[in-house]
Amino acid sequence: MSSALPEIEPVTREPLNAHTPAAALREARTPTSAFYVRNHFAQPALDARAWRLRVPGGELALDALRAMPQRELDVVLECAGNGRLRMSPRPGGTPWGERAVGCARFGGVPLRDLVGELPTGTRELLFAGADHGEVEGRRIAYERSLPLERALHPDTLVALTMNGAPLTPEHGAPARLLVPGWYGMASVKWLVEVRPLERAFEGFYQADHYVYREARGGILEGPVTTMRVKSWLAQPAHARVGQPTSVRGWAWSGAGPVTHVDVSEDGGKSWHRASLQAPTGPYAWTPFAWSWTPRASGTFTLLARAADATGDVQPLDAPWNVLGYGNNEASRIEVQVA
Ligand SMILES: Nc1nc2c(c(=O)[nH]1)N[C@H]1C(S)=C(S)[C@@H](COP(=O)(O)O)O[C@H]1N2
Ligand SMILES: [Mo]
Repeated sequence: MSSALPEIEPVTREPLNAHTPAAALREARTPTSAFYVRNHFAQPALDARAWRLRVPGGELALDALRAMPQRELDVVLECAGNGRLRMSPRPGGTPWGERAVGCARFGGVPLRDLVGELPTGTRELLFAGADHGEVEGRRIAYERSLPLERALHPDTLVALTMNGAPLTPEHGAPARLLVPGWYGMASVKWLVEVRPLERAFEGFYQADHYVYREARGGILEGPVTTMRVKSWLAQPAHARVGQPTSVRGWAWSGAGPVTHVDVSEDGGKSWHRASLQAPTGPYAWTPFAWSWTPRASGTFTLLARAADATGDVQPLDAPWNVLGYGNNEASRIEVQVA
C-alpha cells in the first residue's frame, strides 16, 4: 500500500505554477499537497523565528499571532486566470487549464484584530509579500491593496494554517492574507507588511494586471475582485446504459450563496435541476448531485451551470478579456458509457 500524498501537476516550473489533480477535486476539502499553486516569482524561504509582520504601529512575531484568538473558515480559492486556455483568441499569461482551484480550511487571525488605530484619511491597506523579481525592467515585490472595508471585514484573515497544519512554503508560510470570496490574487502569500494608504494603490499587480480590459461576454471592465459564479463537475468518469449514475460536483460564487445548479446531457438544449447540499461554510463550495440514467453507449459530455443569489448564471461560452481573467463558462465532464 502506498502512503504517497496526492501531488500538484506543474504547469510551469520557474516559477512554480501547478494545477490541482482531478482526483483531488472529488473531495470536499482539497488536500494541501494537491492544492494548486500560483507563484509570480521564486518562492521565498522565510525563517519562521526571524519573521515579523509589520503592521501600522508596530510589528508582530509568529508566536504573538498564534497566541491571539483564531478563526477557521472553509474557503474556495480560485486563480483569476483559471480556464484561460479555453478563451478564444487565447490570451497570454500562465496557460491555466481548469484546475487552478481548490477548497481548504484556513485558520488565522482576523486582520482587523492586528491593525491598531489607522491614520485619518486611510483609504486602503497595502499587503506586501516577501517575494520579488524583475518585471518590465523594474524590481518589484508582490503587492496588492484592499479597500478598507474589505480589509477590515471580520473574515479577512492573516492565515497561519491550512487544513489544520501550519502553512506550507508553497502556500505562503509562515503567514498569508486570506480574502474569502475574492479571486486568489488578493490573498497575498509570505506576508511581511501591512501599510495604510491614503490613495488608491497603483502597483503592477493592482493596476496593470488583474484588471478586466476590453472585456466581452458579460464581464465589465475594471479591477478583478470577487469570484464569478462557477461549478466543477467531479464525477462520474464511467456509466452504464440503463443504470442510474450519480453526477456530482461543486458550485461556488464570491458574490453570494449558490441558489441552483442545472445539468445537461444534450449540450445545453435541456437542463435538469440538481439537488444541493449545504456547504460547510459561507465561503466553501456547495455540493450538487443529479441522478442520470444514460440511454445509449458512447462518449457523452455533461454540462453544469450554476446560479447565485445575485441572479448571476454561468454562461455557456467563455467570456473574454485581454488578460484572460474570470472565465466562468459552464463546466463539462466527459463520461464513457458502456
Ligand atoms: N506573495 C505572493 N502572493 C500571492 C501570489 C504570489 O505570486 N506572491 N500569487 C497570488 C495568486 S495570483 C493566487 S491565485 C494565489 C494562489 O494561492 P496558492 O498558491 O496558495 O494556491 O496566491 C496569490 N498570492
Ligand atoms: Mo491567481
